[in-house]
Amino acid sequence: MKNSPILKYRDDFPLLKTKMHGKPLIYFDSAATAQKPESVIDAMTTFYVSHYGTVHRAVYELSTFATKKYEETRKKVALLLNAKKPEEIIFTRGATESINMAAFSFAKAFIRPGDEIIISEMEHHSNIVPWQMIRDDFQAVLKVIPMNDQGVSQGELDLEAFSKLLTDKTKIVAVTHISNALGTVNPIKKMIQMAHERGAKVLVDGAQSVPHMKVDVRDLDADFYVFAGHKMYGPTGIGILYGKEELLNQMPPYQGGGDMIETVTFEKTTYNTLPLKFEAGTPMIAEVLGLGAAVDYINHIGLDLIYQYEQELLIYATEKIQKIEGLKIIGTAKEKGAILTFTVDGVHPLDLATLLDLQGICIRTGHHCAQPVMRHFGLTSASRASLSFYNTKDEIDLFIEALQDSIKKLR
Ligand code: ALA
Repeated sequence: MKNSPILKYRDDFPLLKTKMHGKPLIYFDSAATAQKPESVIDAMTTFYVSHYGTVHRAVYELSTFATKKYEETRKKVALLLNAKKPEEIIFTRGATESINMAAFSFAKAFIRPGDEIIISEMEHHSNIVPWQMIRDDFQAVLKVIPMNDQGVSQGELDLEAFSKLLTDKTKIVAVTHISNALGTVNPIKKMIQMAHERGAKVLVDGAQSVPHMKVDVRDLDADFYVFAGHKMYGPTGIGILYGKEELLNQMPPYQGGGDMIETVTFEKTTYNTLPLKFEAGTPMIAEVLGLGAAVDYINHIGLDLIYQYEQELLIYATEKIQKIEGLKIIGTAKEKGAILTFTVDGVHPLDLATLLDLQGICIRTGHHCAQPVMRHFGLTSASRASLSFYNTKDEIDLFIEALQDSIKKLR
């Protein structure tokens, strides 16, 4: 692993070459947001410096250039996901907006009083709260798939319970592909099959999966799949909603404004076709171009190599961290992404993260925007180290050393 060909790509990230508190920066918070390679930064800078103009609205050179690049990115994202058509890719301002858009628009088209929605106990708040709003606005019923408590595979979804929750009234299941708090990789393909057998649609939150593994929406048969640019080495402020064409066509627009219309009179407005029906207003043009560069960048490295290397890092870090006395890993699913959440007896996560920060090490603490997950484990807060292909075994060694030192100081 020390000689993995992937290590050369670390040099592409300017921030990873800097120091924090006089120490080399060790960035272990990629599940929150990933660092940016030069190619993404350059794509956005070059656009602002040399090509800046609006999209879809004008015939001058700057605008036609921006429109071409914007629509090229849509094609790149469609190819990345193996979507049937670029029109199935909607640009939003983040994964959260993608979920809200899909939820509200789907509900208007398909949810009636008494219908059922299923989410899971391991969801991020952004895949809980919008569905609670739908429940309240549309008099629907919200059900929750529980997690199991088994020691060896703690933090996996209980599929038997899921099959019992599914009924003929279930309209949609919204579930994460990889848990941001536990790292659990859910058996999404199987869950989608189970939901489809009962006539329910499925929305998958892919914020933690798309940057780290190959995702094929057609093989999964996902109805909706959402993720964010900033976790996949792209800019903030750009998200993606993939939806099956036949579903998106039946759903009303989420917001009204420019570009999403065909004709407007004071009496009546007719809407544009996909994908612009869901892209009201001047969009995030530079962010879309940055996302395009991020997709190119990931493709250049290869998601198979990324997945394999990150799994090696996870195994290495897990072996080391679990030897620390009083440390407990939260989430021990058989299949995990490179996320290590943990608690240490007698040590508050906030104190630990503060001491680690002084060593130049960035980890996340708190409830990880997943309070029900914390509650399940009887916690209000935990520490989380989340890894990416730009991390190294040497960084893990330094982290473990700093962790042991900090724990000694805090006990
Ligand atoms: N979902 C992000 C995280 O897990 C914010 O940190």
